[in-house]
Amino acid sequence: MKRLLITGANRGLGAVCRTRLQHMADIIRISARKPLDPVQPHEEVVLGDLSDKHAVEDMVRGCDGIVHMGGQSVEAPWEVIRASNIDGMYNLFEAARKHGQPRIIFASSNHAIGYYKQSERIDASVPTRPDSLYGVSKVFGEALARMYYDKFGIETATIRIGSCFPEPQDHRMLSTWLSYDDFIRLIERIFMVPRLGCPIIYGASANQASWWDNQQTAYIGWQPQDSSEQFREALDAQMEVPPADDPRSLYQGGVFTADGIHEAE
Ligand code: 15L
Repeated sequence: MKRLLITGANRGLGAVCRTRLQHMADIIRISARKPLDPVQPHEEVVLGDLSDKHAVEDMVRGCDGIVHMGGQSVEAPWEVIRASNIDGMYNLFEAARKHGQPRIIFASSNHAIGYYKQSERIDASVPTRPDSLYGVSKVFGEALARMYYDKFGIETATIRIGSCFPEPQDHRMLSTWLSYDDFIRLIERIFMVPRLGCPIIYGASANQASWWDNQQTAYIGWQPQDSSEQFREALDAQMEVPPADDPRSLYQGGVFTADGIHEAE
């Protein structure tokens, strides 16, 4: 690619993408709300808020690919969710429609299906069961991606990311953990595959205790190589497994299912 846009590049997975996707394009355009640290020679920065449609057009114009990691990444008051994940998604897809229809990776979340039980094994064809307003906003993003594909042919890979951290932080994450290496390998495959379509992929490593089936997207050629098992012993020593009727042990979305509505102050 000539120019790849990474949104939300100053924190979390956006920052991981910024450091680990340098090889994917001649120019890496990074966008964020707040100023970023010194820029590398092949990087360009576009500052702006996802809820500002003109700023989003400036981010997207001239890009051949987009890795959309920006937006609200946990539960929050509706006003916050709506600005980043509803208005922001619409602005991003509208900008993509008007400016070259680049291939998009959308960071969705397991919280789009968080109310499935941990005893269930699901694939991407099951109905969504969001566990939070945040999860609902991810379902909206997935629907938007699908509509822009069906209507305009814009290809988006939706990744329902499990828990992408250096290591699992609790027993639930032994199932949901996605290593940074597997995450980056998935992004590489998504941009490499000649015809992408509009798949939904569960973002989890090759964990023994997995709940998610990615057979429908085998054509992407992503084979996760890491497993959370290496962390099990240390986790067992550090903390107790929550009781079977605790939301952390019951639902795929864990504690998000037990949270109420965060009202704005
Ligand atoms: C997410 O969607 C969040 O962005 C992340 O912070 C974790 O909470 C993750 O899900 C998870 O479910 O572990």
